[in-house]
Amino acid sequence: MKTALITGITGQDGSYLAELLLEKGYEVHGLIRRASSFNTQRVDEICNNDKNIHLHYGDLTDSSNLIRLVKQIEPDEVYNLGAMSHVAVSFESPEYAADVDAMGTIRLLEAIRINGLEKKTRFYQASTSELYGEVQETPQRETTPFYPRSPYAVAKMYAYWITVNYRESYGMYACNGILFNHESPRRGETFVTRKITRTLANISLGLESCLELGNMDALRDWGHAKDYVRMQWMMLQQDVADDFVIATGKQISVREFVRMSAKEAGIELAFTGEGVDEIATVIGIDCEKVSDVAIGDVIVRVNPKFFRPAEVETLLGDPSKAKAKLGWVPEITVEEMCVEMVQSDVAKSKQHALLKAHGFDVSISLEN
Ligand code: NDP
Ligand code: GDR
Repeated sequence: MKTALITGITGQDGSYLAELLLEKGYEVHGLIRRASSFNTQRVDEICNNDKNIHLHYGDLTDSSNLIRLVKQIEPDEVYNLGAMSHVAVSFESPEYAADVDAMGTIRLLEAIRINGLEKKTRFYQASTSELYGEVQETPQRETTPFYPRSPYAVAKMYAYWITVNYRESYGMYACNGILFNHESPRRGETFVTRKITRTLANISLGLESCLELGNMDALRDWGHAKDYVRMQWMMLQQDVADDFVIATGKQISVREFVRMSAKEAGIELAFTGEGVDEIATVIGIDCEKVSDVAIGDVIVRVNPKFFRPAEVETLLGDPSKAKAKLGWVPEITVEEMCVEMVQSDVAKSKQHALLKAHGFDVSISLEN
């Protein structure tokens, strides 16, 4: 039985990866942070149903904890998915982003080395398309120069290179997956796709009235997290460690994702205005699904509060290397993913609406 340690197991990718590894017969260990409220919702069901998953308290800012855990577990594979992963928030907490995302990676690599496991333990680093930032070439591939545009991306750039450095210096099997944006119904609520699907679901059921966004012109190459964690595992099963771009090779704008999501929620929208004046008005409604929304209502508007000090305007990946060397191709399209996310959020909104209709106090989180 192979043993894996996943940092960030409570996140979107960590939860899907844990499921995949358990299906493959691994013993899975996950690092969780102590929090004042429950933070294991994404893995609770998995833990209830499988005895081969074990959660340990820890933190990427605590090297003694990482050294002790690696010693105790002696993992065959380490997946470093833990991170302060929100680009906009990294402008608010730049030092913390560096501590977790950059220093956390070296702490974990050192924990492997200090325990003499550098020839046994294979290491996966969750690198990101944000490294390309101000893009130098389109589409972006493994050889495209980096130009990070946020404290998050700069920290991840350190993590990228220290992973390469440990591979070259100590012969470790260590690799970077340069993953483009990937989403799912488990996506954190403050990333743009999930913010769009949950808010439109709430609007369609009369629980909220308006979706406020920042830059709707941003273009992203969006894939499904399930496809991407499969690739994370595949990268650690090769003869030779290497770095790979993981992307779909297609991009759409935030605005287009809003339009697709609204349609699935039963609302047809027209966009007018530009920049901070842009709004989207309801021009058609599928009455079976929608309540409390009227033709002419403005339900999407730009709020400059969601603009970033430096923006990444466009990202488009070229996954040819992953296809040629690993035979990986994404199976779920952005359209299919959008439908899945909206349907999941509409189901949740229906539960809220039902509770509200029966007099229960339902608070919708306004954190965006
Ligand atoms: P999430 O934000 O959903 O999950 C992040 C995880 O990291 C959570 O489990 C979180 O714990 C944990 N974490 C945060 N801070 C610390 C810390 N100090 N010590 C230990 N753990 C910590 O991210 P995703 O699942 O979407 O992404 C996984 C990884 O992949 C991240 O590193 C991200 O930067 C990277 N990535 C993601 C992409 C995407 O599109 N999803 C694309 C490219 C890269 P808690 O639940 O307690 O907050
Ligand atoms: P990103 O994802 O920054 O690409 O990082 P996010 O979904 O936050 O933003 C994508 C684009 O949408 C624009 N945008 C908004 N974003 C948010 N969050 N909220 C808004 O209201 C909003 N309005 C417009 C953003 O400006 C941006 O252009 C994600 C994270 O998962 C990273 O950890 C990962 O490394 C990269 O994807 C690849």
